[in-house]
Amino acid sequence: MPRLIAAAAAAIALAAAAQADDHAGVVAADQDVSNGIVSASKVMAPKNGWLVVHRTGADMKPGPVVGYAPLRGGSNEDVAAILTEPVAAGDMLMLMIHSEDGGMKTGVFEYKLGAKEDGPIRIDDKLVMAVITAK
Ligand SMILES: [Cu+2]
Repeated sequence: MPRLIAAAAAAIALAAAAQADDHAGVVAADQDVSNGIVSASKVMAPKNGWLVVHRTGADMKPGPVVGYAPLRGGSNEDVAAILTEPVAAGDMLMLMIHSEDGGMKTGVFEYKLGAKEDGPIRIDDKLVMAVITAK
């Protein structure tokens, strides 16, 4: 793992941490995911929705979804998402806040990559997320 990428991920996680106290943000650290779980220590969500786990890489673009967990509107502590496939040490994951809007069913996760159903929220035109690297 090149150092630059790790530094960039850390900077994003810090920015998210600073933001989490106001309206919306994800606080998550690099972590061992060999137990099949990725977790965020804190998520501030503007409304009920989902914490969605995307694969990502050095380009910091959201890739395939490999897990999700429900969120309440407001503060969520220690949010844990079950990974739907193995994630190797060194893989990067993007933990992103999605809404419950636009789908057919409430309480059912309906998002597929690029779809509008249960799509990502945006604050000031930006996705709300944190990037971590699996240890
Ligand atoms: Cu997303």
